[in-house]
Amino acid sequence: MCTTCGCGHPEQVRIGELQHTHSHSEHQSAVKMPDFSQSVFHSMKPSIHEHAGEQDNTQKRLLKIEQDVLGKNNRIADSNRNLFNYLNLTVFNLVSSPGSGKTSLLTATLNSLKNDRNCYVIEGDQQTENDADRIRATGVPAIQVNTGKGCHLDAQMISDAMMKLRPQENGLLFIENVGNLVCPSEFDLGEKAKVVILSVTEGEDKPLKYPHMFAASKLMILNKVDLLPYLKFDVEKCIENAKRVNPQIEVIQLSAATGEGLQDWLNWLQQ
Ligand SMILES: Nc1nc2c(ncn2[C@@H]2O[C@H](COP(=O)(O)OP(=O)(O)OP(=O)(O)O)[C@@H](O)[C@H]2O)c(=O)[nH]1
Ligand SMILES: [Mg+2]
Repeated sequence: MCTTCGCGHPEQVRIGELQHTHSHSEHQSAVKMPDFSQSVFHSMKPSIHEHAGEQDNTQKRLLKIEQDVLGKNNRIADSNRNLFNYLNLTVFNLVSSPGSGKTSLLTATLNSLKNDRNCYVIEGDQQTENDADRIRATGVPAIQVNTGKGCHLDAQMISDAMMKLRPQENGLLFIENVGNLVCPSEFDLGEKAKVVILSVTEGEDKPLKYPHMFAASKLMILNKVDLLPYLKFDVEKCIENAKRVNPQIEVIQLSAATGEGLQDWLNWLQQ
């Protein structure tokens, strides 16, 4: 369970195969409405004092669970890191809100790099193999992790996906996290760096509204710059906002659609 937002149940996580085969159940609706009929709130009418005491205990319990969850994740992330080092695998964790262009950036990147380096991708989404299919179309191996109700990838999911991916030494591994600017910032996967992708359609205030993600990232890619002529988006202000929460953050302006700025990103990866 993610204690940041309370989402996710490990039993719903599905790690796919290297090749996608459509199962019958995948085509059926997997989303079920929760049953609120048993909700404890129906029967609870505490006094204000009782309520305050309960809230205190609940806060303490939540803090304890969060420490346990993140502690366990960090231990598995360390073991992932050891494996990545052993394989001399360079790993980047791509994070962003839904639709900012992670998969588009990855396909453009892989088409440029795949002939020179062994590249691999682990894709994270709540449902569907769509993104892994888009990656495989470039000829690069990809494993899809479906997190069900979960809003982020965790280190155990990456460890499980690695068992199926079995990458060769000296390669590059890209992890595309679930589209979400909140929870993925807290979960170390063992990566070398987090790269946050922000598209110009999202507004220049996002680094201030979601500071943890921008603080945890080494690089911010400002994507979809081809759309700037049609939008009211202040690039300088956005970069200033990102540097307010993380003075060290590097910035690359890019369009995954036109290829503008792609070379800057490839140079950054090379470094
Ligand atoms: N104009 C423009 N559109 C882009 C660019 N990059 C991505 N898109 C479009 O943005 C939409 C979302 O792109 P994706 O690459 O699927 O975004 P994503 O971050 O992988 O999305 P999720 O995995 O669902 O979170 C698609 O319609 C892309 O064609 C860009 O640089 N310019
Ligand atoms: Mg995607």
